[in-house]
Amino acid sequence: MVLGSLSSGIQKAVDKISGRSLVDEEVIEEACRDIQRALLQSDADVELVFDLTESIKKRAMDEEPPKGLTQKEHVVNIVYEELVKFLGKDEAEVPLRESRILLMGTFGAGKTTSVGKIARFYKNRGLKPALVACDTYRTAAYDQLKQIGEEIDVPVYGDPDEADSSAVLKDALEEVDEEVVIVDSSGRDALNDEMVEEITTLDEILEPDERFLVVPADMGQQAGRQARRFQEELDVTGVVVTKMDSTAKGGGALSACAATGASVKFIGTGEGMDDLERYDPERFVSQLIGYGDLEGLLERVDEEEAAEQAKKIMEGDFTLEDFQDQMSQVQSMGSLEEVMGKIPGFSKSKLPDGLIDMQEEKMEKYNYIIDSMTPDEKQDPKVINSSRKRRIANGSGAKVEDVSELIKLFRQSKKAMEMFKGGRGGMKGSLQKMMKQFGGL
Ligand SMILES: Nc1nc2c(ncn2[C@@H]2O[C@H](COP(=O)(O)OP(=O)(O)OP(=O)(O)O)[C@@H](O)[C@H]2O)c(=O)[nH]1
Ligand SMILES: [Mg+2]
Repeated sequence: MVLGSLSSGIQKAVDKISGRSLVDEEVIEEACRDIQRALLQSDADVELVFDLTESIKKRAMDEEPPKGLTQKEHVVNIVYEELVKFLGKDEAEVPLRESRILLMGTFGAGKTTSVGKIARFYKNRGLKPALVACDTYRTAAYDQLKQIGEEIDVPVYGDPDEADSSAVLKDALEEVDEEVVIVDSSGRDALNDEMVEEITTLDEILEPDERFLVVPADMGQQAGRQARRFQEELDVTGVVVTKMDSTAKGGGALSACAATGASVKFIGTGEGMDDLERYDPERFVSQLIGYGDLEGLLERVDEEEAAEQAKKIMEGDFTLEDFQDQMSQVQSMGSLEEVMGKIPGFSKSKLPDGLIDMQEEKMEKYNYIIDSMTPDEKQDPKVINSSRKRRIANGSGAKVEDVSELIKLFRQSKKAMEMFKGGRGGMKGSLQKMMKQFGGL
């Protein structure tokens, strides 16, 4: 990837921080100027860049380093975290299951090439892909896709003599029995009515799981504007940013997409069929920063956070509010299992299965239920009699059984935690040991 100037600019900033024994305001200012310069050269939006460096400065000056981190490690970590937020925050989810995917984008964006790369991505992971040639607009578009199909050994459905793309798609869908159907479409020089109409028609026939917009990174921050328009008009579910290897504007393109809330799923890093990466902002920023021991540093940050959480649970009375807090903090209660798993002596099996396996839907339901409780009910659900249960169920749109189920699960969890806290069988000793290890006691 040609992240050259962006990466060297960011590295310069990080070196400035890590090279000093004392990181004061002046050093932070200087480093922020380097970051600004590097991002602006990569065509990032001026205002967004200034917001970014403002938060770095503010956090670096206001926040105390967590235990176990030196002050300069703390500042490097802030730079890392803020850059990750700036460039996309979440790792793209690409579910490996049967799917129908429609690619769209302006002329020459890299659609047809990306169709092939994405097919290989799925094929390498054990799913059978098929390509459909719905670009009936540009001459030889079918031949180009056919050639790509041969190269990666994936079937291509289409008809070079058919001018109607919806007829091609209908025929293909009748024949196809592969698991992942990836549809190429024709470009236009801009998102105009003609294109919206064509894509909408294909969309109605295909009923895709994913609609990917393909944008070239050399568009810089314009990529964000385009993503927003496509999102509004055609409901795109993800973006593929191509040509990251041949432009210095990649940072601008990625940050602009992140700012519109578009989820960048893949980045294209060359003309070859293997030149595709799932977009992972954390990995991307790690590469940008190039800081020798970043991984070790991040591990320690994670451990500190886990220890803090565990300590809170252990120290306080575990209430329904803590329970709700946990649910809002983590995507799945599996993360709680991970936190608890870090504590020596706490066997994972002690947490009730219903807590560990809780699905998002249920978490949402429980959230509404807890929201409908009064403060004293949240503190101690013992006071919840059957008339209160009915009131809570009515207020949260749940069933009385759901309320009972939640209370039961909460009780089991609390018991598991208290048994541990109670220090039976030498557990207390190991808890103390853990706290010492994390510098907590
Ligand atoms: N360096 C580089 N070149 C790429 C990448 N992706 C696509 N290209 C090149 O960009 C050019 C256009 O790619 P296509 O896949 O044909 O683009 P398209 O969007 O299908 O174009 P039209 O069908 O004409 O609208 C080709 O020369 C590709 O090899 C990439 O990630 N890196
Ligand atoms: Mg094409």
